[in-house]
Amino acid sequence: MGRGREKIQMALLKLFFRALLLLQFALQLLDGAEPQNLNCPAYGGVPGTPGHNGLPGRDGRDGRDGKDGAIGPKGEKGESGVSVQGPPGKAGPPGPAGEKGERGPSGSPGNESVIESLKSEIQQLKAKIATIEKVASFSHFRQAGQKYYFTDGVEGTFSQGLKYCKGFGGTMVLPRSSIENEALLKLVVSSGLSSKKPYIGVTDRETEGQFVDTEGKQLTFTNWGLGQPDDYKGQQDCGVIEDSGFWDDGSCGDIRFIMCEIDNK
Ligand SMILES: [Ca+2]
Repeated sequence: MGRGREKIQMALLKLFFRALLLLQFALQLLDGAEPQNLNCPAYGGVPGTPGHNGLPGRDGRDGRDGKDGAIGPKGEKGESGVSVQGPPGKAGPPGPAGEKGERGPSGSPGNESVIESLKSEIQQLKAKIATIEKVASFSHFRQAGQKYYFTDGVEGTFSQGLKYCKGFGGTMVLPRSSIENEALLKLVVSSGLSSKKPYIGVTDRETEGQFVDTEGKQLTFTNWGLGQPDDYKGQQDCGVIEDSGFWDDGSCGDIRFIMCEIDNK
């Protein structure tokens, strides 16, 4: 009876220790803690069979530098990296003013030439105004482009007329185009001088049949009436203008209205 009782006690002890190991393992899984030696009550029993190896524990936490672990050796120098230029920075504040430079060479006389040009233009304008004022002093005048025709109703021969007009800085009237001829006709009619067929500055006194202007130059425009010039009785060598606007040749010694022109270019 005594041996059987001891066997049962031994089996119970084995079961008890196995249960303790399982409990310890279960607690270890729950806590994640290191397995500890449980303080078991001293029991002077027979050593049991060795238990099974437990499952491997979880990885430990990293240690702190210089405290938990030893510092490793210095690593090798790394290869130089590829440099990439960054974007330009903001513009800095302006620097201090530099020193005053030396005096440069004198420039071209631009201003002087402009002044001279203006002076010349003013003189031309003054001359034009003077001409207009002169023309305006006559009782009858008319503008034809740059030209002015004017008369005071003075009468005289052809030669007297030439001198008279020259005395005013002009010449005897001579239309150089149909437009000018029309302008002169309007003056002739408006001034009431058409009754005596005023002189115009053409003559063939030098060469019969060849009418030229008062400077002896050939005419570039004529407006002779039908059948004119006819040098009637061989005594008509000076031009006149009719109230129709057509030209005729008449006697140079006849007393007629004198009309002058002046070019105001
Ligand atoms: Ca005639």
